[in-house]
Amino acid sequence: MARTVADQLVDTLLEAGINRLYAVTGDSLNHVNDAVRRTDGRFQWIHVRHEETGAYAAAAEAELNGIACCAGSSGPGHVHLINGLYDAHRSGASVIAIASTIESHQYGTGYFQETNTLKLFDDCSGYNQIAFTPVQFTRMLQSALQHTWYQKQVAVLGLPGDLTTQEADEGPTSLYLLKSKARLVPDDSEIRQLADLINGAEKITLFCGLGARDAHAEFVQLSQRVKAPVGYSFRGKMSTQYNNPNEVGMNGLLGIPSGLKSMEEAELLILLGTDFPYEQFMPKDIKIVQIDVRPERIGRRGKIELGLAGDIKATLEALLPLVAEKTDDSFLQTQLAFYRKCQERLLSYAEDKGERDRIAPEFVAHTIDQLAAPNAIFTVDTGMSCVWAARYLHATGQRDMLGSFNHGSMANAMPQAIGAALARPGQQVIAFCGDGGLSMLLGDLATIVQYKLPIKIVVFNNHSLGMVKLEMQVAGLPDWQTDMVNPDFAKIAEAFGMRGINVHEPGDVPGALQDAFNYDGPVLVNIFTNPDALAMPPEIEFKQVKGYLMSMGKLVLSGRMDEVMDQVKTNLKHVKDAFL
Ligand SMILES: Cc1ncc(C[n+]2csc(CCOP(=O)(O)OP(=O)(O)O)c2C)c(N)n1
Repeated sequence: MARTVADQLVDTLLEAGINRLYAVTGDSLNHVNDAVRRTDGRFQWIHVRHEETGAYAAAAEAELNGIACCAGSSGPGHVHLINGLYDAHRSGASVIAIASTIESHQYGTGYFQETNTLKLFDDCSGYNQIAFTPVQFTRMLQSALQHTWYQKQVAVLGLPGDLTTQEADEGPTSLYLLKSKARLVPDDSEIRQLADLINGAEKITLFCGLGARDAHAEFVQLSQRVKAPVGYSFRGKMSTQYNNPNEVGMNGLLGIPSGLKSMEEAELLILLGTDFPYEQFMPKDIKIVQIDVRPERIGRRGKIELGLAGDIKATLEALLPLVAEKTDDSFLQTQLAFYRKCQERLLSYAEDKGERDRIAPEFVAHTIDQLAAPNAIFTVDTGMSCVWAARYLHATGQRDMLGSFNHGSMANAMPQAIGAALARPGQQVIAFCGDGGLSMLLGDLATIVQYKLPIKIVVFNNHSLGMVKLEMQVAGLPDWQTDMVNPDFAKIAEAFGMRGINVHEPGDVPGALQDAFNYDGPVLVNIFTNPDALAMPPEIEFKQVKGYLMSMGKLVLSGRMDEVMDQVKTNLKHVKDAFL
């Protein structure tokens, strides 16, 4: 039998280096499912319990290994992909999504499960088409792969159910992904201009994002030559912090004061491969240079003196021979000394372990950092988990950290851990989950068990939407509708067929985590953490403190005095420190 469009899809994905797809089968997807079955294990169908999980998992796999695929069946099946695809698209993950649809002759009739995939996926993809004939399919599939690979945007291909069984077109165009590596280097005159700025400045700070990932040796060399402190964004942390003597920490909403100070006190700031979005943490009155391989991003976050379109490694390689060694390292030493002070302060929070059922999340994160493998992959939920990971996890050069860093969606960590575990078998995968986040896609614990993925899920169970609680307090609102009555997550894990461990006492944290990390299989460690642990941004404004005090005042008036005392006790120390 001639191969069908469904067979052709699977063969083409395999040839592009994609070995699996994440989906829930049904209706129009069933022939794709059958084509996967007939590969006899060469291509894997990962049956997730919610398509959003599939999209997040594919995004994680793409971030780690380059490219991945997810699919959704007609109507609601592919509608469920949306949030995960937004996340993938905004993270620059090369994900191809197959949106299976109703049969083509029913289009435009308001048919059962009909959607307009062109409208639906418009805002979360860079390539978005529907094929109605086999010839269109071959061309669109190849274009989708080229787009997602090079543009690092989601590509969606609408696939009407009736097309999947038709005979494949073996037409004249290429039906394979063509991968090529290119280096973008700024013009010589621009490199010279940058060298002149650097050679003429005394206080220089480098700030690295994920885009500087492949240029570690070069930016470390530059920083040492010009005695520059090196800060980083959240996404840049794991590729910047290690083996970097001039590292001064993270800046941004979840950053620490030294990351901010090193930028504010510089005379020249060089942004390397970062789309750092926080104006309030970007210095206003100094010279800023921005280098990015995606020049369309340059200038949108601050007043840029010089913007260079370039791959960071290639640009720095061209720059380094023109940069003179500096001798005065007083600026660098001041920043490093302040960073050490900040680190000591962070560690002091981790030393305070908390009390029964109010375990300090800082202590939990610090303990995980110490016990995790040097090449662990961490996934972190949006919410306070991000804060603890940003502050307490350390880069080693082999570790990775994935989160919903640009889209900022909850419930990302567990699904991303699924993608990470499949993409990197044999590597330790640890998910930092909020109790709110985990609850959202809880059903996919079943996927972890079904595919025997040895993921370690750590639940920071503060029985509240902690991040929002904090937001409300800072805005002067009494926190309301943020508390949760949770199930026993450890029992739930056991019911799903994985190990579950409840941790109530601070003293039990290291043992429970070690036990989980040693265990050859999936484990959920449910840790009862302090809901009032406070994360201050690197710089707090007077109005935020005022907001916090007002919110406390409102709680007093509403009679929630016990809560007020708990929160004040925990937070007073942090507020005082933030003003140091
Ligand atoms: C899908 C989604 N819904 C709502 C929000 C708004 N939001 C951001 S953080 C957060 C609270 C997260 O709570 P939890 O997962 O329990 O983590 P915690 O902050 O308590 O550690 C909420 C509701 C969001 N970012 N994404």
